[in-house]
Amino acid sequence: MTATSASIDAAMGQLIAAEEEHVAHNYHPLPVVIARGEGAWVTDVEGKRYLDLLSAYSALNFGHGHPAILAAAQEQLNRLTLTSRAYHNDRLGPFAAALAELCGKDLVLPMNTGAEAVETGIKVARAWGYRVKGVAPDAAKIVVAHGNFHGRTTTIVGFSDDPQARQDFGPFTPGFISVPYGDARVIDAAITPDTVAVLIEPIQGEAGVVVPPEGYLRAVREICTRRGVLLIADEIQSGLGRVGETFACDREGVVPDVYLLGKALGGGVLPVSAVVADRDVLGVIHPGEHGSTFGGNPLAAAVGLRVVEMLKAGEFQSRAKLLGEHLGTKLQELVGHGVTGVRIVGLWAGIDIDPAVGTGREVAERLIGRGVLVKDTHGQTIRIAPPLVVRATELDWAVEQLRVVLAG
Ligand code: IF1
Repeated sequence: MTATSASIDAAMGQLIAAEEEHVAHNYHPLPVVIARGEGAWVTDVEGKRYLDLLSAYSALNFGHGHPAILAAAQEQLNRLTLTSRAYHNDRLGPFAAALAELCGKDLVLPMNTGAEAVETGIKVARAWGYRVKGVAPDAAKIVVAHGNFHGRTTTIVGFSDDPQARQDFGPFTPGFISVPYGDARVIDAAITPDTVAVLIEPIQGEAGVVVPPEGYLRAVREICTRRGVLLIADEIQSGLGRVGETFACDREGVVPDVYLLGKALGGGVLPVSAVVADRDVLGVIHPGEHGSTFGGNPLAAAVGLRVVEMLKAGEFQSRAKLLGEHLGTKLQELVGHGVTGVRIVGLWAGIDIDPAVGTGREVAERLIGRGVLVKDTHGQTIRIAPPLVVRATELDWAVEQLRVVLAG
């Protein structure tokens, strides 16, 4: 090791030590210290480059530092970043109009994180239940799915079935019924006169990219319409081009009553989330009943508007679909060679690692040495979600690195 590389190693060690010393240990990060990002690639403090196949859990659909997004952010940074919604600002209206149009809805309630959008969706559904459907006060129920991941607030983890997400965080919010994912009949059976909504991920992300049977979303849509309950689609991870469509619901031609959006809506620059629905739903919320200091801020709106403009033409969606088909073919070749299963929709894949090779975490750690960043989830699965700007040749190279790691 040269003196330079020794000093760089020392710097990297100090940076990790500083996180260890001063940051709460609510994550177990992979041993890499990222300093720069461009497109589908990141560079660590030692100058090593990695293909980013996580995209910050699909918040970087447009890659690191997309010029059009940075331009919108930089222009707005120099003008106005925050007013609160105590006043109007000149960016929120155009952003909301464009996002509502993209969703085919009337209204947008802007928030910041995905969990805030989910919490807002829950409040809106409950208020709709009491004020429109006529459910008795405080009796509203919401049907959710086993294996769900909707965020980390105490209400949300209260209806999670992941012990690690719930342990020692109670007591939890009542009013949620959890049923198996993928079978619409159990949703029909779970709905009562007090049910105000069904909240589901069109494709379950944290569960390992779990794609429901074809027709599930259409069946749930029909049930919600027939039973008079709102269908709330959490598209925070699955939406905005990831699965080769604008929304994962588009794959079945389903339009939910409420879209929950986040992650990539902020262009990989800042947190931007939103609840999008028609006036007969979102119109139940009156001034002073809900809010957020940063929700709908001019910087978020300027970036969000640019993201919506970039999605309107559909090239990111078609890119994800075409590249996903290419990637899926390559990944299927690994089944039986260290991989036991592959699930892929658009540029979003869950790959189940053969325990004989190791755990998902171990494979992720080995891939670091080969310049590829992935994230494991639930033991044996690694998740692949590259920026939608990734090239086919880069995906081929990444699969080759995985093949070598699997071969030991
Ligand atoms: C973590 C998981 C992914 C989401 C869906 C709402 C939210 C998320 C479908 C909340 C957030 C993130 C959170 C992050 C890791 C990541 C994650 F592993 F936790 F489950 F992507 F699968 N709905 N998912 O996926 O959005 O409040 O985070 O903005 O908590 O470790 P957020």
